[in-house]
Amino acid sequence: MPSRRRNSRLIVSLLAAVAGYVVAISSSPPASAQPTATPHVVPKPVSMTVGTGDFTITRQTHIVAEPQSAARAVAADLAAYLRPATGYPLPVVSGPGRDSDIRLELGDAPELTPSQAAEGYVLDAGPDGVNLAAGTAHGLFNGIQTIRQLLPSGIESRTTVQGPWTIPAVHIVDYPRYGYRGFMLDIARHFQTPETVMRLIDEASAYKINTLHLHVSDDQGFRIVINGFPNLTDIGSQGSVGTDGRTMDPGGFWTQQDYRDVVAYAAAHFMTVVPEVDSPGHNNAIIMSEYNDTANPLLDGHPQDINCSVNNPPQWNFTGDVGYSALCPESDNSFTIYKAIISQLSAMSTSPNYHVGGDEVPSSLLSQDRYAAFLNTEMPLVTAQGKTPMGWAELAGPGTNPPAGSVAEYWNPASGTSPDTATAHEAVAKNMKIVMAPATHAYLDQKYAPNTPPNLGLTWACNNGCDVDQFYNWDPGSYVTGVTDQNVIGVEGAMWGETVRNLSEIQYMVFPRLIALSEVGWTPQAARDFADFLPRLAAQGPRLTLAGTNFYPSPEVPWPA
Ligand code: TNX
Repeated sequence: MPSRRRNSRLIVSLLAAVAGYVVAISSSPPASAQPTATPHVVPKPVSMTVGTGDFTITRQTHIVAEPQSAARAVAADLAAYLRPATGYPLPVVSGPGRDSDIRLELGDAPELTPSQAAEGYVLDAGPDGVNLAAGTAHGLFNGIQTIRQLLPSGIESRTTVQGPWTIPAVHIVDYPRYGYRGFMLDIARHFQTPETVMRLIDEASAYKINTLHLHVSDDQGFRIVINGFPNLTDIGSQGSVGTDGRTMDPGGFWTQQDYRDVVAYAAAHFMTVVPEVDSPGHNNAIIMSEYNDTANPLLDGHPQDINCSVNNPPQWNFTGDVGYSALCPESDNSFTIYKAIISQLSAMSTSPNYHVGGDEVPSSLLSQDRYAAFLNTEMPLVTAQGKTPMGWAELAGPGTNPPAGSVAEYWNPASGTSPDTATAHEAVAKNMKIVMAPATHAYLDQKYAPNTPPNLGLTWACNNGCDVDQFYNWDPGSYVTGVTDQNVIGVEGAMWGETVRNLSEIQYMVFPRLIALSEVGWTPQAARDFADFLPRLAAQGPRLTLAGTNFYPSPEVPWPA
């Protein structure tokens, strides 16, 4: 009897095992017969092969990284991304890792060349675990953004939701087309808090954007404390576009500690910060602040000589007008103020570049000679701080001497062989590098469609609207005839601030268009295709919603129901 009972138990358990096996096969698609659909990753990886089977994050999963390595911080980032939705502990540990684990390895990634390894990564996922390898911590960080997108969209939930948390088996080798993939935010036209900017850093870095260009000053406001020049923020920060005599919007400014906190937060998301205080135009707020600063011991007692604006004495103008203010190149006071600004902001910033502005100074205010004289005096102040000058592409114009390797940001909508592309050619002739931000393809402040959205956005570059297709369908390396990837170092989306007042309005203009630009900057041109992009973009909709990111539900995109 005992033996018969043992036998019958054995048979039952064998049957159960077979039954379980059958159930397992029939309930999940047989991987070989039905390969997993290509996962929806944006920006599109350079190469992705979908294999058989999958990997599932469970309560037992560890995130494995060498102790005291830079991989450890990225492992902690991944755990922080995954914990809220899964509710799993996901401890960061060291050791060889098990089949249930996600391993992050810093070191040789033999499938990447040294230049690809600066930001590239190699990701393998399958039933025996996830292995993410990269030559740099930045590469690992890019890889964990891909891991997030390989998981079901529920992973973006801030509260626990039901799994399973499955990643299809994949082999991905990935690295960017351009080293500069920027997002510009104007906190001058309307003040934005450090917290708002940090949220946008979270959101942009998820799509592998690596540069935050902060436009911190313009005619309507100066937004960061500069030691020695308290008027710049005491007087200069107290308005915004549309304040109508400062009654509607009190403006605001950041302390230097606020700025440092944002730079550190960006660095933790592998984004560098490029500060811009525009010059010699776009600075009525500086002129209004310093014009009467006669007692400032750093100035020479007659700072009125900084003003080369239309108005003398200068006056506040809280409209969105441009081109009425300029600093005088003949005034030593102009450069005393700019030296303080440049040295203090440079010392706190992580980007190799410092942006001098240089846009939109009408020749009726400053002749080209005087304009060039201003920038030729200012740029050595930048190089003295160990930074490389960057500016709007007018900086390349006649008479300027940017050091070789300086960066021109090309914003003009003109393309091809149009005479209006002159600034791009001037930049190439001066051995400058170029960041492409043509307004018709990269200005995030332009309306999506006529009268859409009705209350936000400008139209000067996009009379018929600039929707996602417009942001996607262009090639930075052939946009201007004769300006190629020999010259172009990247792309930037510019979120100007005249019409947007808060985070939600900014998000609505930025998303989903910045996601299109992220692919323009990352994915090889030959691998990009709008029809192929749309379903991958559509898959971001639920993720943005769960993350609490407002976005424009563009009718071009087949959003999931
Ligand atoms: C142009 S193009 C500007 C900004 C405005 C923007 C509005 C350029 C470098 N400057 O001053 O905010 O248009 O779209």
